[in-house]
Amino acid sequence: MKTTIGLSAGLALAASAAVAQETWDMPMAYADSNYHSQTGKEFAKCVGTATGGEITITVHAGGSLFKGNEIKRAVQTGQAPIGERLLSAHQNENAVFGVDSIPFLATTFEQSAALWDAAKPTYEQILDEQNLVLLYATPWPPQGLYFKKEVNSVADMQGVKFRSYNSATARLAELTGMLPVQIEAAEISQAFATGVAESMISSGATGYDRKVWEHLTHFYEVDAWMPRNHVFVNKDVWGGVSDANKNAIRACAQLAEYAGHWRAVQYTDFTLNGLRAGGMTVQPANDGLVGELNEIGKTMASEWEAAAGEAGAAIVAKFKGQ
Ligand code: PCA
Repeated sequence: MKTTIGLSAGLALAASAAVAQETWDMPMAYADSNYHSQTGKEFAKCVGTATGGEITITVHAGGSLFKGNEIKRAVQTGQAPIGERLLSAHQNENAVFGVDSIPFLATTFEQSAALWDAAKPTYEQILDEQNLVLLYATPWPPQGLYFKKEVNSVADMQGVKFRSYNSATARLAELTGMLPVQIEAAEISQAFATGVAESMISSGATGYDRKVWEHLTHFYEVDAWMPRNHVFVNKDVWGGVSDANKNAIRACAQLAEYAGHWRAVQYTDFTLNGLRAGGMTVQPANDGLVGELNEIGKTMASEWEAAAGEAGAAIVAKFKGQ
């Protein structure tokens, strides 16, 4: 009798252990076909495999579950357990989040990786204070300027309606005499179609994803900066994950950061060629314009340094090897 009870209790336990499975919805903001979304999906698969099916992640790309500007709050408050966000758009919360959008500081994939290495511990700490646990971050290709006319100087930009995606892009618009309007990448095709915006700074990747050749004509390679998307989990959700599964998820995150970096590298030339195939003129900005942008970049860098204080200065010094 006792043995039977013991056995059925044991079976019940085994059954409850087997159903201790969780599904995490993972909102992401960018095109489903973009490498950030692809990396998120591969990360999700990895987590499913590495946790033996105990944690399943479902990616919702393109801002379909939460829009880009809603994702961070959604994860902080537990409306979504995990998500991806471009943290430079949250520079108003902490200026350090703008370190990857300082003009002309880190403009190659190698420099972007080194800057991230220098910045990561500070991001982890800030996110921890915001009820978030950082998992991985993936760079965007170098940022260049899109217009629907030839532009050879800052004077040519006066009064142009400019789509911004974070504080740095809005500030760049102000300093070049353009009119910034903040619009998520998922909505830019519509913004260009309706004339709400007629220019932007972004990667070839985002222009390609959104087929901007339907509305714009010129892409100037400026290599202004390389912002990152960051994947993070709600801290309370993370606290409920077993140590074994935490290790498994960390390993998947490392793999995602590595693979995402190389997907970004590959996507850079592919998408610049895609813009050309769409009929756009793709070329480096001329020397005069580069000189003007460098001056504006210095202003923006010193404004950021003043806002980000010691924490910011320490990241930049570490990046520069000082
Ligand atoms: N694409 C994103 C951010 C940077 C980029 O290259 C966007 O334009 O919203």
